Amino acid sequence: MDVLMWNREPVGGPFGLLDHEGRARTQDDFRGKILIVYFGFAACPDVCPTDLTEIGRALTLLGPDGEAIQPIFVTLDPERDTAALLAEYVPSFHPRLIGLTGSPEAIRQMADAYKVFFEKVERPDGGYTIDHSAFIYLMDRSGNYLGFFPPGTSAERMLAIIEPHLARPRNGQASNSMDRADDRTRLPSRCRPEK
Ligand SMILES: [Cu+2]
Repeated sequence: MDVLMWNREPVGGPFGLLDHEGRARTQDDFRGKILIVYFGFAACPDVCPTDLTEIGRALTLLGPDGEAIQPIFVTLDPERDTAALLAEYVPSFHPRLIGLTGSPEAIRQMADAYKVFFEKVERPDGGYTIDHSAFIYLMDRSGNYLGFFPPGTSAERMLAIIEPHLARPRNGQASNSMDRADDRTRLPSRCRPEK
């Protein structure tokens, strides 16, 4: 987790996945947009829906200005979260939220690039859940990492950090408000669903 805290290594990078409408998607499709990237799984009972709700609410609060932002939900459970399932899941949070799924290898690769921890945990009833880190990543218009929000961040708090970036369409002029946010968040959090 030191990697995230201190930004020693790059976070993010190229990916090739499928969106919830079945279209192939890469990082290049989203250039020019500020990205909010969230990793989770649709069957998550608590943390994922809470954070996705706040992400959706932030976009709704922004109104037309929110068009500069593309929210993305990447499943860590591609086995169950098919494009068809995501098509039913993501629109309930925001109409512009894009769900991404893909092969287990492609998902693992993207999660690794974002320093996301995730692990399948078998349950006694024969089912499984996914233990995963639940950071909300913010990427700039060129796909560079700006920072992250911890799980449970409110829409209002997200907007206070994001809004300065909206006013600056050029790269390399990002405000340091995100760094201050990081300083406030020393302890990493995980989404640990009930087993
Ligand atoms: Cu979750």
